[in-house]
Amino acid sequence: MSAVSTLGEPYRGVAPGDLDDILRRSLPDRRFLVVSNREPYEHYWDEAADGIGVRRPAGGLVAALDPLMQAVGGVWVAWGSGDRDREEVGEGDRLRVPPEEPGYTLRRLWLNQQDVNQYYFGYANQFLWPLCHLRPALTRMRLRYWTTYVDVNRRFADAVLEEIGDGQGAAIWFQDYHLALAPEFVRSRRPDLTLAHFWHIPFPPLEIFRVASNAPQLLGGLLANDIVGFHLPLFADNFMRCSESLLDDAHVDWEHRSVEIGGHTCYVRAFPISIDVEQFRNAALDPAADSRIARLRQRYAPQDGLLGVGVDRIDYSKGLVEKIAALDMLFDRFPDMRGRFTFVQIAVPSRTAIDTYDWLNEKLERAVWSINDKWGEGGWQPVHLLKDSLSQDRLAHFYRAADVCYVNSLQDGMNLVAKEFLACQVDDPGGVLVLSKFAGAAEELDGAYEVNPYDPEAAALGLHEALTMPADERRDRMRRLHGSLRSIYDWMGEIFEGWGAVAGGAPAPLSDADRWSRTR
Ligand code: ADQ
Repeated sequence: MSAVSTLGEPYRGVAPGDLDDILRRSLPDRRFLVVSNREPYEHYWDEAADGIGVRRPAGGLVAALDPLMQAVGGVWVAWGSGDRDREEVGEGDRLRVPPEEPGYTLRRLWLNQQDVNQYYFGYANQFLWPLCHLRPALTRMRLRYWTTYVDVNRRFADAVLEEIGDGQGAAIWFQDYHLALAPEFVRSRRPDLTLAHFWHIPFPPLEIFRVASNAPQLLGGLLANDIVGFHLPLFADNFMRCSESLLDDAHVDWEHRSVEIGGHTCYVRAFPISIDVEQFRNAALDPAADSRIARLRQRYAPQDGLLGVGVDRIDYSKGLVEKIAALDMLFDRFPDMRGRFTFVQIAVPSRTAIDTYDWLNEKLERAVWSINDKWGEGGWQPVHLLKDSLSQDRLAHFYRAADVCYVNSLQDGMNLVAKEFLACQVDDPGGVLVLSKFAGAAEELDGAYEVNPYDPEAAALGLHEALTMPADERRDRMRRLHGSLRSIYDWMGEIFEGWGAVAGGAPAPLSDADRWSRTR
């Protein structure tokens, strides 16, 4: 296979270095604060080094926001989750990061075990997460979860207000479902500040969201922002519909896509998130990667073998057990795939303190054991489950080596794995992205082979078609996919421009994604 460069021109074209300018132009003379549950740097006891180490938790958002924060020199407020975090802060629980070349301030906020259990594992991950992923039967609601969620959100808001002090003109960017209430706690005390929020998971339809006893408070918390972003127009629609139905005094303007309540207007926009495309692409193209990629193919798909790859957190929303069922069906229906096609599932355990996740782990292990027992022969094993967190470089090698990447989410806000695979597909004619139609990425990307994760038989047929697809069709699909791939810097640039308009007193322009919603 030869390297091609179909990537390059298609995306909007915001470079990492442009963001500082876009932000300063959009929100002039304002201090910039990011507020998230997870922190960008965590201190921990490093047994091997017999000392305190520092690590940057994995995740695309941290990786993308960190350089921006270094450029603008703002403040990042987050939970100090590392076991040695307290030893590393100075006055006001602040420290300058990154440690090697300080560029901005990290303000840590402390949660005790009970806070973590009730706010994080409780309300956020056993109530909001399943609810937003359309699994109300998996929710576990306890009054104490809610009470602590309110309390922790108030403490985040207090920390933000402390950082701002008497200063005028700050722009505060909240992240995700852990912090739905904090914006209102800030706005009620400082209506002069400008606030934005990005919600990284789906927002459910009214019939599901009504299950939340505290739905009005959650909506009211988010509506205190000047602009709220979701991945898809559909999630934005759901949010506005819920506001219209569940808040007596809210007025929804469907044309301008905004919600007015108590004299304040919040714009609701769709901004599909992405990845640092160049970073993944460079990792895949690094000449040092060649031997590693050749070894992967030799190991999992020797000679005319075919390699499939999946990369997921072990979460019920990702459809992992359903994926193994589809693979089982594939080997059952298509004997030519036995001994020839190998699927490597890279899966990192997550939230294992929650029973549902613990059970899922076991269920997945059993499903993999069973498919391997059923179809494995002569040293060939159909599925390899690598339960590990791999570096970005190693993921890039797997993505480039694969003939097929299989994303089977039952529900997913966006799904970054699909985009990471595309960024690493640098060979002609390229592999095939088999993508659940219920991942947000399926709405945005053009050229994926879409499957229904609830229908394993159809998914097996789809996988077979993907694995036997003629080179011309693969090339054509990959060109279209690359053409629809934008970068995380495009995402941020568009958010800052929309936010800047509102902060300047104008309506937020519709985003590119909002516009395709109008033709839906
Ligand atoms: P997640 O549910 O975590 O994110 P996803 O978008 O797939 O889902 O991102 C997962 C990230 O973790 C990817 O960057 C992936 O490479 C990495 N990852 C997963 N398993 C890994 C492993 N074993 N080793 C190393 N890295 C691994 C939430 C929402 C998504 C939304 C994102 C961003 O649920 O829908 O796309 O936020 O908004």
